Amino acid sequence: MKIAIMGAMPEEIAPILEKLSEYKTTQYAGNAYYEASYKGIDLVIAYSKIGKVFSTLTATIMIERFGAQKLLFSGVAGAISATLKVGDLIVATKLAQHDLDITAFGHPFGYVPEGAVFVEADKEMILLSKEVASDMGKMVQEGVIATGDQFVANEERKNWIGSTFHADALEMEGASVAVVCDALNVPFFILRSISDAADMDASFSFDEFLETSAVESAEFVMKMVDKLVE
Ligand code: 3QA
Repeated sequence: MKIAIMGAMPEEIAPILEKLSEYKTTQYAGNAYYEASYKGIDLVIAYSKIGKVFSTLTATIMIERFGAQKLLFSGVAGAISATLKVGDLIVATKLAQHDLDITAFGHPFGYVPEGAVFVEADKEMILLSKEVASDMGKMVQEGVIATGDQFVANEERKNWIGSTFHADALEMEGASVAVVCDALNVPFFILRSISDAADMDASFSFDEFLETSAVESAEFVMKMVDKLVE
């Protein structure tokens, strides 16, 4: 079995690479891909760079070129739901692109013909995440994640995304990765730890908590991999 673990920023995969004793680095299409064997299975790990386009490229390459059969994303997110605080974990049940807009033609936000507003994450891995959470004695909230090519640092925009998509958290890569995995029939799991509240203080909070929140997420994702290997 080959599992892809991806992040968007170097900080999001660094804690994962640290856990591996050896890996092989391949440069491809402007990114580094790290391959390792871990507890008898193969891993491919990469950070995509920020946003929907780069994350689409990386997810596609991990599947098509490196042969990944499952994909787990680890990273940070801005909170929409008031119950999500810095460091808390959210597992995506489904994801939408909040900046996809052909509403001028009477379509809902996030929709294009032959697409869907929401793409659902793999139910088995979501179920597994509950076991991991209880093993670790951690709380993990399930919820909707909204993705767009914007760092949201504005209460009004955040609330609009929250009410339009019933979203609990927002980020810049999940939904594009979801579209790729769905199209290629690869089960995927998207986990994020909160770094900020997508409000006027978001950039400061992000800078302060990126590293610690990225570690929270990465540790959980590695425990997910451990469960998948069992
Ligand atoms: C933001 C990162 C991008 O990969 C999406 C973090 C956390 N808070 C968010 C928010 N709005 C949207 N997304 C997020 N990730 C990159 S901008 C900072 C780059 O600094 C999730 C996320 N409020 C680079 C140094 O200049």
